[in-house]
Amino acid sequence: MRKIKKILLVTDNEVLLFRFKKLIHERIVFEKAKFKVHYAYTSKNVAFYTKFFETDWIRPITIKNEVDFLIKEYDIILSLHCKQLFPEKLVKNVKCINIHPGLNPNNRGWFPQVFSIINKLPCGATIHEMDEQLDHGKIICQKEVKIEMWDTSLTAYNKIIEAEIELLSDNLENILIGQYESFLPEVGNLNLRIDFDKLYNIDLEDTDTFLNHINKLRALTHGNYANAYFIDKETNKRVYVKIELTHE
Ligand code: 0FX
Repeated sequence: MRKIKKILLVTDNEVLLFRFKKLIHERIVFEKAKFKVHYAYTSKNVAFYTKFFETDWIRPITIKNEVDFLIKEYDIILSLHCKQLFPEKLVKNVKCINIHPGLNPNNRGWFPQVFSIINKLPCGATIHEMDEQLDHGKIICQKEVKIEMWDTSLTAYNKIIEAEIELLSDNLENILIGQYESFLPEVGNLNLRIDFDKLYNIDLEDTDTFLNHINKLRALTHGNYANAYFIDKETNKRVYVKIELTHE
């Protein structure tokens, strides 16, 4: 009898979780191989825990505590916006695949579209094999997303999510059966969460081009997130700033 491939999907993104589940049910043709997909989310993810603690189809996981079990149990581990670092021992012993909201090797790491709006490096989505470095490893497939002058972080991000789904939809089955080519890109550049936090504070005395100011506000405008702010000298209170752009 043919061996059933065991897949673990770890995600901390609810939209992508349900889009992935739908894809698995609708688009993946299970004729070439059979898969059993298990689902998990980061233990510290309170929103997921609150929503899913009574369900049995998805469970909390702290990856670093389960490395040996994961190696024994799974053929492939998929990270779909999972907010945990995968330990070296894990990525060296199980095929770990990352679905990343950035166009590697540009702006690897946190919130790629934010940095693309600021530094003009290309943006998009990438599916790649994981190694011990963050958002690094052999690229399997990727799709560039064009950021327009009127895009904010949120509208760019929404396009990237669609690009990720498209990549999964077109490539997931071949990835799961190991039928794909891959290549190692250049090292590129990496942004950490601290680099994002450094963007928040707007210096009202800062002199720069209007374009750079607008780009910074576009990069920090993302739905309800209170990102960019300046300090009102009279009250010493933070005043949060967002930008709204429309085009003809
Ligand atoms: O899950 P995710 O979409 O992606 C992040 C990283 O960007 C990605 O490289 C990594 N592989 C993944 C595990 O984690 O991030 P998020 O849902 O926390 O945020 C989505 C967007 O929201 C982000 O691109 C920018 C925006 N955002 C997020 C936070 C937390 C803000 O504008 N302000 C914030 O404080």
